[in-house]
This record gives sequence, structure tokens and C-alpha cells, in this order.
Amino acid sequence: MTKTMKNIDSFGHLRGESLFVDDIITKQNTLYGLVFDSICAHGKITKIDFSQAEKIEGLVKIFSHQDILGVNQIGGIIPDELLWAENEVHFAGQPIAFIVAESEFIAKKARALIKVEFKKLPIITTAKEAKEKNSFINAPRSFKLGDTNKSFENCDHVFEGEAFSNGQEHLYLETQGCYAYPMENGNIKIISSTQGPTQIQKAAAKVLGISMHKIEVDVIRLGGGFGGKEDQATAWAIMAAVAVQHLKKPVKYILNRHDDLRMTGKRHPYESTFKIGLTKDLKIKAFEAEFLQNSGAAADLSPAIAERTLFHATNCYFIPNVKTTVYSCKTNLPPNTAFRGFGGPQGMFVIESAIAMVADKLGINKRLIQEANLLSENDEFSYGQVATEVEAKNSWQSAKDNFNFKSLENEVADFNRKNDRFKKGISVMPIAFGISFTNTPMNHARALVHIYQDGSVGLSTGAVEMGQSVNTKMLQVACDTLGIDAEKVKLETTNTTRVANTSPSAASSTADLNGKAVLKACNSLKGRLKKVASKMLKTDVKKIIFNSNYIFINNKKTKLTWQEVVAQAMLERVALSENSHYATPEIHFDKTKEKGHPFAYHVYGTSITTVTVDCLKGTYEIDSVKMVHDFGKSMNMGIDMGQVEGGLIQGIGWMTMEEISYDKQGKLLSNALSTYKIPDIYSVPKNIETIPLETEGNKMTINKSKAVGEPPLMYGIGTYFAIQNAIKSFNNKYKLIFHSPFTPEKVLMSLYENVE
Ligand code: LUZ
Ligand code: MOS
Repeated sequence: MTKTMKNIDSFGHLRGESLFVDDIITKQNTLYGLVFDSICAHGKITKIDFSQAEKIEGLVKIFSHQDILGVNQIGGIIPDELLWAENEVHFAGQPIAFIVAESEFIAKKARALIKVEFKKLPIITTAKEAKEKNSFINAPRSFKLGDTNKSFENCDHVFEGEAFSNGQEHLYLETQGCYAYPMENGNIKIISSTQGPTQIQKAAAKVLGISMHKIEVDVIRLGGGFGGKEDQATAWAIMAAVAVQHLKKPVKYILNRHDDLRMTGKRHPYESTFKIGLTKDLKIKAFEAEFLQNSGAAADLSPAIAERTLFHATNCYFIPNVKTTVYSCKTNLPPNTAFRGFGGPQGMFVIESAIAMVADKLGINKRLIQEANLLSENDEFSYGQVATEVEAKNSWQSAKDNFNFKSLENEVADFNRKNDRFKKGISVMPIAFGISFTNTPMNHARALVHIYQDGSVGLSTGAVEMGQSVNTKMLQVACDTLGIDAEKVKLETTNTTRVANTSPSAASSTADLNGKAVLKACNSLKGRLKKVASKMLKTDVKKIIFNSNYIFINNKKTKLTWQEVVAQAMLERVALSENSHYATPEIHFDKTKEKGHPFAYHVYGTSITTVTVDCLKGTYEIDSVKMVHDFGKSMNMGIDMGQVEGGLIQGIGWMTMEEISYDKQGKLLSNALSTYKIPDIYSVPKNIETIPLETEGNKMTINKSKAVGEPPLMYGIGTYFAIQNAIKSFNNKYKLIFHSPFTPEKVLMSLYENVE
């Protein structure tokens, strides 16, 4: 009914009327915060002197760990992260103090006058160094299926190799920020740009030494999150809250881009090794991988991200013997964090690299090996989940048929025969991504629905709108269930007082979890209203249907309106509000055995990427990306297509141009948009096509519409291998390396590697 609804924010965004944290009209006496962070990546603080800074007029107070009334601790999974450094610093960019002043300008002047001295300690910047020095966040994790050792002995081909994938900057358009102010009786309200309102409420309560009910977190919307605000919006919000607690005045802090880039963590770089074994008929019989995750200086979400790497280490292939291990390596970089895909893409890059290596060694096309090993119904993943409703082969075949794969391949071969300077490459990238938080207890959500007596509706959920259009989807669920128009429903802010104990908006699961809660709440309300309507129409309640603001008896429209039923319900003192809870059924995972059924379902798809490399310059263009994607029965194709295209481009950026660079001192070199390149309109593929693989949609989805946030990012991985294939057709002495991003510099080196 509402399937073609536009993102309800589009009008406000276009006119610049949508509100973000920085747009909130500030209260009188609002003060401005600014973090003073470490320039040293590892050291002891031997001396710190605020006295010069404190002399500046308009400076109110400089906060540090001594001002904390509760506990100086913000670690979510592992309590290993201080809000403000005490005696030591562990990464450059680590917050040491928080300057509060009458203006941002004054705060900045003060920051420049703080004097600090360090006694330097050894700095680790790479995962490999960390492993050598036994520097870990926690114990390693391993998944096992079958017996790899025995299986390798029976393989006809066994190869070993290594792969590296770099980090990725979230580069949300809206930088991190918050606005906190005092309420009465020591209560505090925090407005934040966060994916996880409850996370802030919980951590703030701990640091401030007060109970959660004294803190209200409110989120209007985010100008992008991508995982970067799942855990890392917390620190700033709490700093502002600490200041509010002491000063009893409103405190605002919006990070500028440089500070945000320097102080926040990114996607985890991974250094990995693999061993892969196949039989003559190209069946992968055994796969081993060791993943070294560069976690940064504190756990943040690293353990959960490491776990998801293991879940996706075999992508959408069936491999009967698997042994994978991941180490979360502690380094002196800002704690790396969630980023769309959450360790999954890093895992998939390694198996795709292994397959590419085999193909190269055997002198065959990579896609033959991929195709020979696609997952079938009832195959078992290494973590014990049996795959059902598998669409791996369907999406692969559908991509081949719909996009006329044979002729695409022939065109590439033909082009390469006829051209010397330019070479084309083509690759296929199938994906399978598990939907659910891998941490089972996080898979639940709530919705609070009020029907006002005039028939209008207020809808609150735990979902955070960050540009993914989740609010539009929630509105669709409410309108379709209640049979009313969109104008009647208002999406409220995400607020911990209205909807408590929320999981962060993450894991592609927000629409599923919160949508199911909305559905439940609206169905309960509708049930009560149907009774009222049936009395008014003197007919059986089973025949009542709510549709387009009117009441129908079976398919026959009556004159009775939604408003009239609501008004009557009010007179009859029927409850017009409902608070519902939804928890994903069936999922479970046993970490002691590393086996279970962690995902509600998987999302499948296949992309075909064609690139053209300029073999003189090393530059390249992406000619086309053609995808067949498993939407289930999409509840809003416009929005879902936007997610597929956006995810793809973000994946391409990660694989080709986004190059995070730290020097040996742990200082971020790619600290501006001049040195960190992300895809712009000129670097997107010239042609993007998406064909929906209309599948049944799983019962655990919202209205049969599958989760769509993260999976498409992994289509971007195909770009790496398409470029590699183009290089291979130019330079037959090129020795394959798997080291992303495949920047033009690296492409150029590869083109002329071993060429006399
Ligand atoms: N966040 C999280 C996530 O806490 N757990 C997950 O499994 C997850 N997956 C993807 C993205 N964010
Ligand atoms: Mo996330 S990577 O916040 O779903």
C-alpha cells in the first residue's frame, strides 16, 4: 500500500529544514566544550599544566578525570577504556581533558595553552607487531568444522597466502556531537548524534555516579552513522554530561572534522593468512585462516567485530572442513569500531583472495571455482547453523542470465585482444550476510504508539534514523496496519524515556526488530478499535477492515471513518496507547562450543563488475556493476535500491581508494579530505544496474522485506578482483597480491612488476 512512499525526510533535507544536533536552538547560558587530546600515541603523562589556559577570559572550567564523581570507564564489552586519560595515554587523539568555555573560539584559544609532557613508551601500529609482542584485547576465537589437517592431505591442490585490508573512515556528513542540559533535581537531558541512545544513558550513569533514570537521551536523526556512532558517540555525550553535572548549565560540543578524524576509530585493518585445499573438480575441501585484527588501544566493539569475521570467513561457499582464528590485536591507534559489515567484509576479502590465488595458480577463471562451491540448501556453516532458504545459486544464475554474462566476458576478452594501453577486467562477487546481532541478547526492540483522540498517531521506537530511512519504514508499517494515511502519523524522536533499553541501530536489523514491535503494537490497537467499530456498525468484528481512513465490512466501504471510531473509543474509555516488545525467536549461540544458530536469516546476492585500466597511468574506471540482490519482498524498493547503491559505492571506496595512513608514531596522516579520498560522483561506476531477486522473504523479516543495510557493501569487493584481472591481461608476470585498497599507485606498480 505504501510501497512507493518517499523517504519522509527528503522534503526537509532538500530545504535544509531537517534538524541535526547542531541545529537545535540553544538555551540561554549555553557553554561550549572542546576536547584536549594526546599528541603522543603511547606514554606516561609526566606533567600537565592548565594554568595558562585557565587565565583566558570566558574560560569556565577544564575537566579531567579528577572531576568524575562515578567511575572513569566507558568500555562497553570490556571495561578497558577511560573517558579521560589518567597517568598514561595509549593513542594519539586520546582525550585527556575537556575545556568548557563561553564560546568555541575561547575554548580553542585555551586548548592551545595547555602544556603537557610525556615520557614516551614503545608504539605499536600494526596488528602483526602486536601479535609478536603478545599485545591482545582478549583471548583469540576459533571456529572449527570437520578436520582441516586430514582434509588437506586428500586435496589435489593446496595453496597458502596472505591478505591485507585497510581501515575505512566513516566520514558521516554530520560529525560527532551532543548537547546536554540540566533538568530539575539533578536530572540531565542529552541530545546526541548516536546510533545507541541507551548505550549513552548507561555509560553516562556509570561515569556520573547516578542512576539511569536520571538521564534522558534524545536523538532526532543522524547525518550518517555507518557504525561510527554505534559506540563512539558515547564519549563526547558523557563529557558534556559531566560538565552539566558540575556547572548546572547547558553544554554543547560538536566536533570539527579534523578533531573527529583524529580522535575516532575506523573500520579495522586486517592482516590475514590463509590455506586453501581443493580436489581436481575444484571443490574446496578445506580452508584455514588466521585473522589479525588491528583493534586499536581499547576493545570498543572489536571482540564482536572479530566474531563476525569468523561468521563470514567462508562467504556463501560450502566448505566441509574449516578452521578460522581471529586475534584482536591491541595497538596504539584510536580504538577501531563498527563499520557497515562489522568485520564481515574483512573476512570475505580473505576467502575471495584465496580463491583468486587458486585460480591464478591453476590458470583458470576465478568464477569457475566460485561457482563450483556455492552454498546449497541444508549446507552447514562453520558455526553450526544449517543454511535454509539459500539463494546463492539462484542469485548467481540469475545474474548470469539477466546480464548476459557470456557476452560480457566475450566483450572483455575481445577488447583486451584489440587494445594495448587499456585493458578490461571482469569479476563476479556473490555474497551471503547473516542478519541479527551476533550477540543474541541484543535482538529485541520496542515501540510505543499513541492514538490521539482526533485520530492522529504518535509513533516512538528504538530505531535511530541516520539516513537509511528507517523512520519511513516504521511509518509504512503503522499506516498499513492501521489502514490510515501517512499524514496522520508522526515519527517521534528516539528517546530513552519513551522507549527504554534499546539496542543500537545496527546490524542491518533495525527495521526488522523495531518494525515487528510497531506491527505488534498497531495490531493490538486495531483489535480494540475493531470491537468499537463492530458495535457501531452492528456487524461481526471479524468482518471489519480498516483501510484508507475508512471502515470496511469485508470489501465494502462504509461511511464510518477512522476518526469517528477513535472518538467513540475515547468515549468508551478504550486504551488508545500501546507499548509492544519484539524479540527474535529461534536464534541462539553457544560461545563455549562456538556453535549455534545466530542468524534469523541470510541475505544473498551476486554482482558482476567490469573495469577498464589505463595501463600507462595505472588509473582505472569502473564501467559497470550489475547486481542481482535478494530483497525478499521489498517494502520500499526506492529506499532499498538506495541502500544497495550506497553500500556498493562505500564498498568500492574501501577496496580502491580509501587509504588510511598512520605513521610509525601513531599519528594519522590521512587526516583531511585532501589526503583521504572517498568516492565522488566521478568515481562511481558509469553504469549500475540492480535486479531484485524476489524471494519469499523470511518470516523473521518485517513484512517479508529483508534487511538491506550492510550486505550490498560487499559487492564492492568484486572491484578488487576485476582490476586484478585487467592487470593480469596486461602483465603475465604480475604476481598477485591481496592488499587493499587497490590505489592507482599500486595498480601502476603491478602493471610493470617483473617487466624487463
Ligand atoms: N553491532 C553489534 C553490529 O553490536 N553486533 C553485531 O552483530 C553487528 N553486526 C553488524 C553491525 N553492527
Ligand atoms: Mo553497524 S556496523 O553500526 O550496523
